[in-house]
Amino acid sequence: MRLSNATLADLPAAVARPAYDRSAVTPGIVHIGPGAFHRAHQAAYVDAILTHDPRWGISAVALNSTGVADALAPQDGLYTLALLGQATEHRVIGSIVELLTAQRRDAILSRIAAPVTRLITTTVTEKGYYLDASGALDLDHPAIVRELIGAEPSTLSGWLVAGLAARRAAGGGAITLMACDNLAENGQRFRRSVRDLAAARDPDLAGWIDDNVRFPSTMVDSITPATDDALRASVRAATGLDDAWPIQREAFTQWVIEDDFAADRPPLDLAGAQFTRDVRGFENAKLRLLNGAHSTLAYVGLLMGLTTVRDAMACAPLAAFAGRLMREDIAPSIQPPAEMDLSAYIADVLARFANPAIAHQLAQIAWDGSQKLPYRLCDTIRDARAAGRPVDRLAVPIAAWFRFLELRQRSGEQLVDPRAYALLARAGNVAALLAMGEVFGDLGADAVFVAAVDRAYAALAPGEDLAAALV
Ligand code: CS2
Repeated sequence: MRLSNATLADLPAAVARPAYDRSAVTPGIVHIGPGAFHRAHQAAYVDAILTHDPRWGISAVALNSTGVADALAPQDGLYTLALLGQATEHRVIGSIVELLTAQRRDAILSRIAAPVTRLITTTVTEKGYYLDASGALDLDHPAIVRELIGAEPSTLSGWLVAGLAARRAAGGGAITLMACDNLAENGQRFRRSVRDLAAARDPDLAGWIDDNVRFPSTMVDSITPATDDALRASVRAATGLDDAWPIQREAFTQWVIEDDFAADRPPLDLAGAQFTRDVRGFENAKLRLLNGAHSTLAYVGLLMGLTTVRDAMACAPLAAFAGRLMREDIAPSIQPPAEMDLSAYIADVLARFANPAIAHQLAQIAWDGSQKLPYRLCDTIRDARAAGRPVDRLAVPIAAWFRFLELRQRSGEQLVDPRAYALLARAGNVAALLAMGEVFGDLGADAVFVAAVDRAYAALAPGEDLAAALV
């Protein structure tokens, strides 16, 4: 039997299920990019508030594939969320009440235009915003050039410019656009991704966006390993139902949201989210400490032949290095919110990394390094250089990334990165890699940083004792 509205009643009592009438839920949220993290994080928070207000259901819009819709439509949008703690807890999530794919152009535009739609959220990963090193929309990117010449929308920017134009024409009113990706100041970057295209194609629409659209920044956090057959089997055993695409994540979750909404604000605080006027302290701590350490464990761990984050944390020299990097090199660059104790936060993050219940693949974290490292490490390195702090340890994950590129080049295994061709063409040439301005900006010309990368790169050479490089 398959999970669906019709089989919800068959679930064992131990499995939580929607505590609201799904037929009464209307989609007040359009989410673009309903990948695993959205379904692990935002959709779970929304599921928890629908008993309070059924007007915040989710219309999930997938721009690049039909996989999610193919998997969840036969399940009426339902899926199982497995929370991997000491024991595994299962919840069936019912907040996704509509599934649209790019083929449904008119349905997507009218959903964005509808007055009942008051919030658009996105998880399209860092590369989905098409930003250049300055944080502006990259108007020279081929995908954006296609949008500029008026081709059918294919990018987040293109779909939202078309959708907001339809909303303006239909008198749909003010709306909030909320990025839920790991970008620094993600609200401002999302705004550039949309408004820059509008300004290039329809200046009046750009003015309408200025007057009617707010782009709050957010910090999102919950470790969400990819779904695998083991999860499908364990969910089947726990629920007695087949679920084509269950999701797994750690028990920990956090969502900090800038309280800057154009109209209605969903009561997400009732589900544990936190509204605040200034997200930056939370965002810097998370992006630079957690994600910076994650990328470090990924690239160094893969060079060591390790496969999961918990394996990397079981490697004493690597785990100790990650702790030193966080405490001594990343933490000084962060102005935490008053209520945050950074050393306790670091200890919590390291404990989360070591969670024996989670097999988080280092190779998954290693994806899209050219898009992730600017926020996760380069901003920290830039701050350290400006403050005259050493960058020797911070140079190690950068050098490890360079060595990882050579590993991928030698093995022929796919390098998952929108800049894969440019990176592989430069693999083995540190100066050429550091000269990639879209990743390193001005750091590529910083002699102290370049020298530190050269030293770390030599220490990470094949055949060297990699643990000795972990200063
Ligand atoms: C990870 C993140 O895949 C990655 O790059 O570092 O997805 C990480 O698991 C989340 O940001 C944790 O909240």
